Amino acid sequence: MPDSIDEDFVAQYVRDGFAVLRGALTRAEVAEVNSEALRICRAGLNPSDEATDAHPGQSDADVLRQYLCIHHPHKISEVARQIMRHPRIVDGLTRVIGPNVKAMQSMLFIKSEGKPGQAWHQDEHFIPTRDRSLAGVWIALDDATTENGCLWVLPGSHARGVLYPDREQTDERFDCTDEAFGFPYTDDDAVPVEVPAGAALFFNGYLLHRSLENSGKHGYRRALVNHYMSAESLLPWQNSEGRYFAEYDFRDIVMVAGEDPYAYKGLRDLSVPGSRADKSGGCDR
Ligand SMILES: O=C(O)CCC(=O)C(=O)O
Repeated sequence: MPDSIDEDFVAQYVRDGFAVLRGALTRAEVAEVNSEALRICRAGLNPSDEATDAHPGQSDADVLRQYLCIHHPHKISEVARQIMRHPRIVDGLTRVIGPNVKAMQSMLFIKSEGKPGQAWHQDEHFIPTRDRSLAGVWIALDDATTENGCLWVLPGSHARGVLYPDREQTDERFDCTDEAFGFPYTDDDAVPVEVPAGAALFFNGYLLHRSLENSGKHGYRRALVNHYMSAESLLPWQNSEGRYFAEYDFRDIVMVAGEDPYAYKGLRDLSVPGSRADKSGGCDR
């Protein structure tokens, strides 16, 4: 597990579809993101900078337990935006993606004890780039272990560049998101990625990965996950009709490196912060 982006890091990313950068965030940065996570949850995802409390009278632990994952915290948090552009992370991105890199999504997992994981999936299934350049950067905000629900990966599963089919699933270990199936791997091929707080797991958008439930007795398995891609590719994602149009270009992006070849199109405010269902209240499909 290197603590700088070197040739081994890049070689492992290419070969296995993932690589870990230890100490991507300092302890102080991790603490800052965790206190920002609490502020966002307390504010009920309210974008206002003013101190609002949507959960008066509830302890911090009770508040955090109500949120499995917050989508798009970068839309309401300067701290989240700064981490999206973090120089150590951008350094890695320019090595595995290219000189021009844009971000389009952030997710802040709280995942307190008893909360579910996410079934096998490939992120390009959800965020389809046109040049297969999608990369996730999963930043541990607690030490991530098999007990508290670290990420598991199928090394090399990105290499064929194939998107496997997906279906709804009712497995109680997982949240409401669909699962991939029909791929030539079994759970025995999976490798847990146990990493210390502050480490960043870079992974290819075609890599099959999942997480299991936080089976710890107490505590969180927090992680901030940002998604990036080559700025040269259009992003046919989340158009207003919910269908795939190859020419559609999602323009609610954040440039983190280099130049935006489509800057002439301008930017739009499209992503709406929200939180993810975990089956406890049923899955709203
Ligand atoms: O952190 C987790 O539990 C799941 C994250 C994940 O699968 C993803 O970011 O694609």
